[in-house]
Amino acid sequence: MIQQTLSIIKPDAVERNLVENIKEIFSNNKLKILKTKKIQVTKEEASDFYKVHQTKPFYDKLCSYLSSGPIVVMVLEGENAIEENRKLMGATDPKNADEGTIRKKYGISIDKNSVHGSDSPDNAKKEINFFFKN
Ligand code: IDP
Ligand code: MG
Repeated sequence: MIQQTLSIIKPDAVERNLVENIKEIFSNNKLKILKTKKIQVTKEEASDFYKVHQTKPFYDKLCSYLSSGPIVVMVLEGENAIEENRKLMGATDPKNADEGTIRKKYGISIDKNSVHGSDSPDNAKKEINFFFKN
């Protein structure tokens, strides 16, 4: 099934000039970049985006981090795009990520793990709409 998913290149990766490297990984793996923009979100916007995590102990830090510098948000499209993107990203903690994944290659820590990707069709729809309202 052709799906769309939201991908974010987080501040740590933008800061290290990894945007083109990461985009190339998507393109080389049949995920088409339909939309892309570089923005910086406020802490309030980050808190809204990550509100599913509001009860977690790391929530405040996570929201401060996402709003700490420029990010690149993208809509990716392809066959099983949601799952394919999650596979390319690798495990949340780069220490546990498989060889060849984005987080293994570029992630610094569980906080600075370089990328975000939607985890379900429902969340993909919500997250795309969050950043790309028409
Ligand atoms: P995901 O990004 O792989 O989907 P989630 O569980 O949705 O992982 O968590 C969202 C983000 O919150 C992660 O990418 C990571 O940066 C951060 N995070 C998740 N778990 C922890 C933790 O135990 N400590 C610190 N940060 C965490
Ligand atoms: Mg998640």
